[in-house]
Amino acid sequence: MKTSLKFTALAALLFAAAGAMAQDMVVKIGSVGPTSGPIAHLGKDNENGVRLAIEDLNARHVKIGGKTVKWEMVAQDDAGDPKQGTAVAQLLVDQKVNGVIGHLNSGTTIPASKVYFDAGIPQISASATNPKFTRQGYNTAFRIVADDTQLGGTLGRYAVNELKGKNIAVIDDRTAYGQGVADEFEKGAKGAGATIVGREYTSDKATDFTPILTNIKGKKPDIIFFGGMDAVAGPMLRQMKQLGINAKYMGGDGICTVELPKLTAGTIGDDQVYCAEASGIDPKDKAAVKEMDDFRARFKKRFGTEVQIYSPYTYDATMLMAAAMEKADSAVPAKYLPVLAATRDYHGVTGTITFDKKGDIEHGALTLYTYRGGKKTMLDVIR
Ligand code: ABU
Repeated sequence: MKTSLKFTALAALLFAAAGAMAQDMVVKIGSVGPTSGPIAHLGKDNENGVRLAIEDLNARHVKIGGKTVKWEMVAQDDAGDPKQGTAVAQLLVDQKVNGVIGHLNSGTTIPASKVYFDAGIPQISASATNPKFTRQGYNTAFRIVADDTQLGGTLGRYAVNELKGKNIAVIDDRTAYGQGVADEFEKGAKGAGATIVGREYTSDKATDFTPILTNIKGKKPDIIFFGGMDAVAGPMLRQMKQLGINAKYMGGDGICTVELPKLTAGTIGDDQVYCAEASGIDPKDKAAVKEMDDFRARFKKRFGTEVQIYSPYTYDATMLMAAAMEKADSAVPAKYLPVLAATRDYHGVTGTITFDKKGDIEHGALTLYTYRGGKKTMLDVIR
């Protein structure tokens, strides 16, 4: 009798466990960016933002369609290369991800967006700022930062109106991002009354800038703007110092990282470099500032590194995508996509997110920074 009771209890336990397992479902979120190559530190930063969100979601035991969701991150490395970008995008589609956070670079995000669109898979980029990304008519493409029109134009006006730049030289790395943001900067600076005394080109893999900097030196600019990433800006700033060029240096979000002073080998002076993050929260909103500070502290504790730039945005992008799935009560891309597109006033650590018709963030802000004592230092938030 006792043995039969034990057997019944065991059977009931096994039945309950099997029931619970049947209730679980797996939702896969693709995370993609350059986790190898010169800007691997930024790719890793973006990936860790997604990772933290996945861990938070799993701790919340979210239910979709009556089933408890097990969230999984599927990470891919695009190396910042357009060809590898489309190849790994196809890999993510083949791995049946429910949504994608990425890519990091505009040069990979734009070609990859066609792969996701063809597969009907929603994609949110938290860092690609070339306007074309959301202007191709793909209903699967979303971006939660401002674009290069706003970024470059605002920096161009700031260079003239606030930094009093009159003669400005412009360099870009010929990538979709670098060229685009430099063109917009040039328009903004010219419109505000500056003269562009030189325009030079490099690449996102270059390490020697002596010829172009020597050319620029002869034109005596008071400001040099660079459209490109921190891995190139760092050595360029070092070589500016070696050549005795004392001009101020500006760039977009691609150089606006915690890593930049290290990449210049500590050669930048206080208030020499200006850059902008393509979003930001009002410093007067104390609750929002605290939320961001808490996020940064939590990130550092979890990964042992500072936030570089866009990990809070990839965190928000992941949570926002998950919230759309929860609201739609489905992780099937075709079912939650309209809910994601209708996002209004989503509260994230990076601020409030509302999508416009193109999938861009409405009322995007910019946060201006300089570097003081080798530390990225906030100056202002501009809308
Ligand atoms: N927005 C700066 C870095 C990423 C990109 O747009 O290429």
